[in-house]
Amino acid sequence: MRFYTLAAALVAATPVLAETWDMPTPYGDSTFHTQNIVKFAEDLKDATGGGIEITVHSAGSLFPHAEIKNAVRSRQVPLGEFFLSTLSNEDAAFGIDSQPFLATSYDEAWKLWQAQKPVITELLAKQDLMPLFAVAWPAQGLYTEKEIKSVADLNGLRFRAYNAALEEFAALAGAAPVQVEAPDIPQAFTTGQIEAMITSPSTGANSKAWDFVSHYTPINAWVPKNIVVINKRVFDALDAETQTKLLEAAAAAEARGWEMSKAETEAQVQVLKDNGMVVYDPSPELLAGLQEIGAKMLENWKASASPEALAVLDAYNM
Ligand code: PCA
Repeated sequence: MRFYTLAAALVAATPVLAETWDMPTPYGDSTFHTQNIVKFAEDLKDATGGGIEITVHSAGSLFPHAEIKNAVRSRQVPLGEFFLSTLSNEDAAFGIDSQPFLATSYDEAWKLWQAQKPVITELLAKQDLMPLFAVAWPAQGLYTEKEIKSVADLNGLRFRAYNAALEEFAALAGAAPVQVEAPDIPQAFTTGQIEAMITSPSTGANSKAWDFVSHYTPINAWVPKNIVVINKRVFDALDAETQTKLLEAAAAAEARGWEMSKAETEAQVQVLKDNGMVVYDPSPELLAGLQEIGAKMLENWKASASPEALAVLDAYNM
């Protein structure tokens, strides 16, 4: 009898529909974004009393990076993470965080996210998608085999790119861009596909950049973001209480992720140094040359940007 009462109480405390959600992400387990998402999954599981359990599939293991958005859109998975600016081919509003020298500090990146959020929320809603949270990477720096004194030193280098903006940046610098996903960086260096890259201290350290290049300089050219989106129909089907708990866990993950990112910058530059890399400040000449490329890119961006994208820029500049 007693056992029956206990069992009944347990059943009553457990939501009727316990769900397991597969969540694809593009980056590896040592990446702070992935660690933040694992914590988000734990928080959500606790908050819902086990009602929603997220299984994180990192490093593009469930879907390749380029397919994650469509996998969520078509409800092959309920939610997923990707690099926001990879959607710049759909609308320039998605890619604005990768415009060189537009937003280069965390404060500016946060301001840009606030300007971007309402606009991309509407654009994503047309695809049945809803943003849950976005987290910035540390500012992007330059990894090469030698010290780079001016843009001319980049001429002809096989240069890793991860989105269209970086491809344009590298090409305008006279380098030869090659698209490579973050988990494939070591292999791309080893096979000679690439010989230089621009990325964060996090991705540099996570991919053991010191095995391939000797120099790092924090040009801090842009502060791009990852975004986590959920299928809107999946979200709408949740009861109101679960929706609230999900949004609370997402807000906590966004706040925690930006703090993790800030802490990463210094810590991971130290890892680069500890592994023997030369970390040097960019020369005024190099910075001026890169800024010139950035200015040209922003002109190009404006010329082809949708009214929605231009509204993001205006809101950011206000
Ligand atoms: N790391 C990711 C995106 C930006 C970053 O810092 C990458 O290099 O692919």
